[in-house]
Amino acid sequence: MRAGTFLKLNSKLRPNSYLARSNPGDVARMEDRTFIATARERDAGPTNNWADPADMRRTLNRLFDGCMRGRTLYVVAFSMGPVGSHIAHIGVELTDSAYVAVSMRIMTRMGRMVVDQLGADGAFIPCVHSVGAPLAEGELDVAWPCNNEEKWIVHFPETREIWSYGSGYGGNALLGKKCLALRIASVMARDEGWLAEHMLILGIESPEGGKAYVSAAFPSACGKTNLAMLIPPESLSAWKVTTVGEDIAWIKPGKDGRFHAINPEAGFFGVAPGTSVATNPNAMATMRANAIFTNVALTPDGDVWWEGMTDDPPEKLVDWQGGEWTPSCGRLAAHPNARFTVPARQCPSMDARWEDPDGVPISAFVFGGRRADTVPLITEAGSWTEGVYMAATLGSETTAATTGKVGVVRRDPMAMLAFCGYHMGDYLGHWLRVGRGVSAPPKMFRVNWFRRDSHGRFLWPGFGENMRVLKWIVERCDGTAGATSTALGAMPGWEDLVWTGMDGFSRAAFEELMRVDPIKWGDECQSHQELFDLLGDRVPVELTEVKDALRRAVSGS
Ligand code: O2Y
Ligand code: MN
Repeated sequence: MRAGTFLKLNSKLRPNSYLARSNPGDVARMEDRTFIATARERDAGPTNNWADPADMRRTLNRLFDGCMRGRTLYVVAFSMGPVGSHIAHIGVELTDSAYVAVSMRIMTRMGRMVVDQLGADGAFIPCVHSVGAPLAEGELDVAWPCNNEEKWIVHFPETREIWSYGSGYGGNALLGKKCLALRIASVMARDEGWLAEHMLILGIESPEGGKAYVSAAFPSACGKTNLAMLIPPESLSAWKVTTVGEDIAWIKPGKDGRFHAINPEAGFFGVAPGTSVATNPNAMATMRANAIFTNVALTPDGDVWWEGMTDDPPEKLVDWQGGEWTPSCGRLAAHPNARFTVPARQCPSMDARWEDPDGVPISAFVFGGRRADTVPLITEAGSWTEGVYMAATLGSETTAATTGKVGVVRRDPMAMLAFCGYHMGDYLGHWLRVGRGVSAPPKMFRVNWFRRDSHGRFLWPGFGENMRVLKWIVERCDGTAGATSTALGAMPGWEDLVWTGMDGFSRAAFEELMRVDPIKWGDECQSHQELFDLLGDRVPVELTEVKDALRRAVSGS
């Protein structure tokens, strides 16, 4: 606070909570500055930025020499996963950012118990981070130090190290999250026979008391946090959804032949804009106290606001850059990637087993993207191999918040394109192998909440109504829900989903939502082929076979 990094919010409205405003050039993860440094370029694969490890070490040694001068060095020992869990791993981040140190305290299990767990010779993943802004003798600091010229987020999978320079923001700097729990962990998972995935984990309790856990992968900007904290609609209120995690899952084969998943994180780093009591009451309740807000607007009474939080904006605010803001000023009050950082344990929907060191058994994997057409609301894969194909060919339309270009389908296998620490073709092969290695693999599903009608209107209301789809998924897993076999896989008919409480939704709208257009699916298969062409000969032949069969099935030949 003394350095200006944090501004204390009104403790009556938002106890023990703080606002941070970043440098305007340091507001998001930077995929083009993220590198995988492997001895052989082909091991990073065509979807990662490769760097030669020796060259990269020379660059980093030059940059890190004296880069923390005048700053405090924080040594952050943290556990990804419950301390002592056989699924968890420990990291140690050296950082010169106070923002990173306190954020890591929320996002991970951090501190003495981790040092004790490490002992004198425990294994850990070294993570080195600097904002890259040394202070000269007597130089005044700024509220958000970073390096405006150079940013580097570098992974050395072969030696399991992470080095990050120049940025203090989110995934670039909180190195336990995307860097360790996904990019480095995906390599560890490949070598050790498990899965490190960009997946939420939720629990579903039926009115009869049955419990199933589902893990789901969605690219950014698809409402993952909302799904992880879903509240069923009134008509399905006998069902209950609980949260284990909302971004990352570490999944290991158990002795019972099933996959068991933990959430390696202890907090949420969620997108604030669009989050409201209407869209995600559980997230709003989670951030009632002990929260860090980054790049949101400040209200005159010392609370926070962002676009979408309320129907009407306050008359006056201080915007995310510290400037005066009024509704007519023509600027956004909060940055589109503004964040809340909050302890997961404060979320009212947390599952009773969310910190179970053995993880929770997974019944279904769900993969979803944002698609205005082509992809039906829900499809079940016919086999593990077909499910891996569904996941491998996952596509999502870009939004203004993600890339600036709107509506372009970006293929994002398992939503891991930006997070897989090795060759994506090998990763798909790993998925095939790991699933075949367990006797009771999860069923696999693909969903699309974002299909539109010919007027461009969303066909599906989404949010709590997604419970209808989750219910069908769980009932498919226990064999009680009906389905029709189609060219794409098994799909529910109108009578297989529950419609009470959704009177305005017509059967015709449902048919449109589920329609499989052979021409569009021909193009879709072509686009899948383009992904496989990019990945080259490391794409497992089984997946090419599934694609050929799909192409034949959709064309009716
Ligand atoms: O912009 C950032 O640094 C954060 S990105 C992020 C944060 C939390 C969960 N998921 C993501 C993501 O990009 O998938
Ligand atoms: Mn994510």
